[in-house]
Amino acid sequence: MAAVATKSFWSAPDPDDPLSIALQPPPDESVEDRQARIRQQEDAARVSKEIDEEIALSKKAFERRKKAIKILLLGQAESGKSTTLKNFQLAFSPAHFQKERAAWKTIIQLNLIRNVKRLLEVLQEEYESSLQNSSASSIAKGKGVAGRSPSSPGVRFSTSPLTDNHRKIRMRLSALLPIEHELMSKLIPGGGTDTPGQPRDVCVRAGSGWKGILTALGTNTSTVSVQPVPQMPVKSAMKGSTNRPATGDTRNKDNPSAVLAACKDDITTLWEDQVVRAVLKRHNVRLQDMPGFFLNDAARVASLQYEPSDDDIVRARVRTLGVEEHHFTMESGALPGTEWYIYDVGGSRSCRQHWIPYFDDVQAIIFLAPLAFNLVLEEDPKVNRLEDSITLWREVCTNTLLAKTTLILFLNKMDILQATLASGLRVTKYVPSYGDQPNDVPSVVKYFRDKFRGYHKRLSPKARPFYWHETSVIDTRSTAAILVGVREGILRAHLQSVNVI
Ligand SMILES: Nc1nc2c(ncn2[C@@H]2O[C@H](COP(=O)(O)OP(=O)(O)OP(=O)(O)O)[C@@H](O)[C@H]2O)c(=O)[nH]1
Ligand SMILES: [Mg+2]
Repeated sequence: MAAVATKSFWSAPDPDDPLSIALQPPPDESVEDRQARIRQQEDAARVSKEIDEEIALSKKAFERRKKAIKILLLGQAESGKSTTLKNFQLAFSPAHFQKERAAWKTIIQLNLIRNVKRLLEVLQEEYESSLQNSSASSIAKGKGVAGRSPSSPGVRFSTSPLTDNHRKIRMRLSALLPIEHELMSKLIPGGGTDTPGQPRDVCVRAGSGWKGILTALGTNTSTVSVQPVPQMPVKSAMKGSTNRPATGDTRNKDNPSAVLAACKDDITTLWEDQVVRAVLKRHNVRLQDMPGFFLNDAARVASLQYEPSDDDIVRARVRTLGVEEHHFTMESGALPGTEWYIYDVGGSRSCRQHWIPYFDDVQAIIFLAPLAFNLVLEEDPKVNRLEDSITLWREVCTNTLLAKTTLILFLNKMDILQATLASGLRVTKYVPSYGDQPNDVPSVVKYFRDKFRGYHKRLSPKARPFYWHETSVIDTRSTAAILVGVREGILRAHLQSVNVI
């Protein structure tokens, strides 16, 4: 009976096909065995169909990607690559940009907290150095007990202009530090915040889904109830210090907005305080030059109702580690619906070996080169930033994998160049070959642009046009106008390369 049933299900084996013979069920197969075998065969058929569908999908994605326009953003760390990407999204894919707003809010809050942290560090250094100075002067004056006040034995005195009130604000603001730690550990699980030798920026690992994590975090924290923060019985001599979180209060650490709001007045008071400004100047610290500087916007960013503006998002600083792929569909322009992939890479030296796999797959490279003639690399302070940019540019121009790639140079951070030259810094002091040429923006730009152009011409394996723009990519309006031209140029070159025009 069982054998008859098996025979009707299973077709007769092909006597010339050993596999077909091997796969035949045994002639004495029981009903249960047969049912189990049929179930297995059905499962196998389902899995096989799923695999086929997946292959078809990946094939489609591969075809789509092949037809898409791919751009690689290159340049040293802090050159403005990620900022350029944000400008692209803002200009051509605003719906996508809008979706990421919640994630950026947390980054901006984190940027502000890091600004405050740096400010507190400088104040701490000031206290320590003033105590050391007072100790040294006591010894010099033969007071016997170094750094002790003669009138109150056992109490160390300080020569610092910072008052007791500064100290109290400092202590209250230290409530922000656990928030920073918490957010950073969510962004880079297992990664420390300020490991020695690590950059001071907020870092993210490419492909870690950090925007999703932060968006979820923003959504969750907005539903957390805001706990009233206890007031400290401190009579502030400084204007505006009214909301005071208790030092080390971590009850709200899952809700950065609440803690920041409680610290808002203290942050603005400290930042606007003239004594604090003088201390910063004496320590040679310009917080305004920190990437992701938001202290001037503290009253707004630290408020409970804070919603980031487009400009805030563009100015937010996140250090890229690895290579981030951004896929979006043009929502407007000459060919709406065109698919674009933009690869945003980490620019620090340890990240650069990850660039190469992308070289043979992109139509265009936007190379960001700030004319930072007076600055050095964070990862190697012996190397001048502009010299590093030129070395990188030469390598890109020479690379045979990139022989057919359109190279577009952005001489970025023009606003900073303008401010640097206006402050009286002379180019020739840092670049002796500049000689006695005029120390103004047009002459400096021409000098360095010609250098970039010369290497492009001499080192390119095949002749190709030299495209360049002067940019300040934190200025979204002027950047949008430049990007329209860049997009049309890349599109035209792409269509020519596939013989459409
Ligand atoms: N003033 C000024 N700041 C800029 C400009 N372009 C970028 N920045 C700022 O410079 C910092 C670094 O910019 P990013 O776009 O993050 O730099 P990046 O090249 O992506 O850096 P990595 O990810 O470390 O490789 C950010 O704080 C930006 O806001 C500019 O044209 N002018
Ligand atoms: Mg970046």
